[in-house]
Amino acid sequence: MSVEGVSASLTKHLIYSSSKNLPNATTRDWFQAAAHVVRDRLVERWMATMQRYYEHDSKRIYYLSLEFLVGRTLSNAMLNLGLDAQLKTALYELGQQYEKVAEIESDAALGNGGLGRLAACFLDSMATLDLPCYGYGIRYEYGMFRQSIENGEQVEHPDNWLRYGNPWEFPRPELLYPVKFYGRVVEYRHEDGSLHHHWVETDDVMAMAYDTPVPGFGGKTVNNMRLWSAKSSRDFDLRYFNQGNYIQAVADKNDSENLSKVLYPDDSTEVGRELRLKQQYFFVSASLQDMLFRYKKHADGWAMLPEKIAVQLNDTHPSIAVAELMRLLVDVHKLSWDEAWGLTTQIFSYTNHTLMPEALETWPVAFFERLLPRHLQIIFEINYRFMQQVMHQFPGDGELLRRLSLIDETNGRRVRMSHLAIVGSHTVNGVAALHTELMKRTIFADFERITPGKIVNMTNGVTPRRWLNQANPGLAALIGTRIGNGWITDLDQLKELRKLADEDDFQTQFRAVKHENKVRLAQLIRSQLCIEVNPASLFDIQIKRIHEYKRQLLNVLHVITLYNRIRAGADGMPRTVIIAGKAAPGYAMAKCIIRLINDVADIVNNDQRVGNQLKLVFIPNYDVSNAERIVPAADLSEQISTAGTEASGTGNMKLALNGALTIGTLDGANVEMREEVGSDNFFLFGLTTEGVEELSRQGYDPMRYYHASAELKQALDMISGGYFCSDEPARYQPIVDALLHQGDKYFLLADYEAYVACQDTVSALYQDQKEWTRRAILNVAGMGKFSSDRTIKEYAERIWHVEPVTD
Ligand code: 26W
Repeated sequence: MSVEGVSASLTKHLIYSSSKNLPNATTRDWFQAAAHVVRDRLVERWMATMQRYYEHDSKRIYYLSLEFLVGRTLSNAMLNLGLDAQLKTALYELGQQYEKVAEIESDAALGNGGLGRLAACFLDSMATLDLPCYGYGIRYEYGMFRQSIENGEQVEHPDNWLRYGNPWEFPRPELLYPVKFYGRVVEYRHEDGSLHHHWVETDDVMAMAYDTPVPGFGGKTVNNMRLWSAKSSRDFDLRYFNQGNYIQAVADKNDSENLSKVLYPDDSTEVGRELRLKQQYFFVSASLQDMLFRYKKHADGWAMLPEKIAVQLNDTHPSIAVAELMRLLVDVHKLSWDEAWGLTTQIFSYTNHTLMPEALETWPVAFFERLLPRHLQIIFEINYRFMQQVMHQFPGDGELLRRLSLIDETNGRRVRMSHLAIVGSHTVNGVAALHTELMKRTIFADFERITPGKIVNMTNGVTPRRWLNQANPGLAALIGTRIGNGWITDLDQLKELRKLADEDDFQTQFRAVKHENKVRLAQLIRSQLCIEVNPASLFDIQIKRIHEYKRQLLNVLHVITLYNRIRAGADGMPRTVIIAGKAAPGYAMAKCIIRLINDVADIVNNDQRVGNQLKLVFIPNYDVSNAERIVPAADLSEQISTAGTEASGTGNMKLALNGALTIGTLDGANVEMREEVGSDNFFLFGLTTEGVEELSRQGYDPMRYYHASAELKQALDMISGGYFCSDEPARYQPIVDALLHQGDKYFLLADYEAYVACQDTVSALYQDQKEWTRRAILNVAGMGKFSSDRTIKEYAERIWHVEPVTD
């Protein structure tokens, strides 16, 4: 593709896709044109890839996820296809600045946080590795809410991301599957005596497919992400309606189409609303019908199903798939239970992403019975047989049965979706070594006992295409001049940077790139928030969902401590503390934390005595595109969750890959990151998982720490005394209560002193720019393991048993 070719293509699309001419084209029109130019190149390879898979009749991986947090596509697709130079030049010659054009694109924010972004990184890696994979999910009309800050508080706004159309999706109105809800089950006996089930008088919704191409790096393989949208099935009934019912019937259409309207913005707490289970079943049922249809194009019987299909369940959200596949095989395709179960348990595998008990999904039996009556019967049957098996394996242990049952009987009967996912899967995985060990030792210990070896570890990773090559072009180019560009698809090559860590020239250039990235972020902060930050200060960054276990409050306590020291006349290393993240709309404490951050920022940033020494900035609306701006500018990465609570973390990997040093606990993937970069190049502090357990056993008393540390006491007293909210002094009483009087569930006070001391060593080291830079380079060099390519290769080999398809 030459510049001239791209240029001609751009003007053609401006006219024929947007009906605009050069003089009256807006930036958005140019974006549409650019997207169409890139899309044309994608489509050819996409169709060729699908053809290849069909001809090979290869085993397919189906990644079932309620979330795909993709972000923008133009830059990513352009870079993966190798069109960047041509497109940028062509736009420039047509009087357009590429960066402005690219910024117009809305994020596809079809996810909450880590789990959703991991799914997007995985799609990128699977395409890059030429693996025949399909992402299946929901085409939410409204993605993750947009966050604004008003009077310091989070305000949620709907994310109408499709308002200007989505150039990357291809609607498939002909690809439509019915999905049933409610109704009742009729049993009948066949003349041969066998028992059959009919699910009747159901309320049906249609699932319509929208396909989005997913290009791998180099552009050979372009995979498919298929998202389902709910369409009314009532169109078909309309002709039977008289005039009066017609209006009502059309109004009712909305009701079923509401199913795919909006993403649930809850991360880490289970909400248990009917619509949520409906969404889960809706996309699972459509996806399974689609898979079986594709399988049937080649196969006669069902025996080969596990050789052709691997289904990964992204957390328990799609775990109803286990019961649905059983229903399809037994009720619709008339297989025996044993045959169907044998196939089902060879097809599914399940990833757990959290140990937090409040995030583990359970559904009331009564409510399941109403919405999915046949599935409840199937779950009972699965459970009955499972209980029999456990009973034979461990006779006389009623407690074990009670704990393992798919039905929790403790307070009202509830279906445990994680147990359904485990029993229906051949393999279960955690997302970091520590997390997997804790799964085996705590929440799933009984499963580890009855089926040892079923739970394995697959440490998370991130895609180097988006998180280094695309987000940090300066660093990517610098690395390229020294070790070439092989790292883009083989991240282990970054270890070649180790030998450059002490080199003056390389250090100087590395620092210059970081400085430029900080200047860019400072500009963004100035233009969005009217706060001046000094790019020479230490950029100390915590970006993630707001949650008590992630301990943004511990960070705030440190900021207040620094503030107090400055007021007392100390002068330390200038710092800019940047926090960003969204709170679940129903999570009052998380929202309160956001407000405290903003209130503290207001006092600190406007105190004359502080000047340039300390700034606190809350960047609103943290999303993938903001992350791409913030991550490359970080000096210090805050990964300070209570040991044993963060399953893995993936932001930690993105930040270190971009040359930030980590201050962190021995939690999640931090443990493995520290091993890879070397313990000297990682700021470790705080209790270990065992330390936390030990302290709990002894009886943890946060008050002891409050009285033992003058600085901690001062900071907490300021919060409770209304220092940061004199207009409403009691505003932060809930926070102080949680920490001092309700047991400080996440051990902030226990870790405070170690954290502050560790931050002091951070400040001291930052004075020595040479040593800091050396360690930053060693961090980049040590990140090879954390490419999602490595993670996906492990899944492909150990769980899916699939091979690349290239010709
Ligand atoms: C049902 C409500 C709900 C929604 C989402 C419960 C739990 C979740 C997710 C499991 C939350 C999540 O995103 N977990 C994160 O997954 C990442 C990818 O594996 C990990 O890196 C993070 O540590 C983990 O918090």
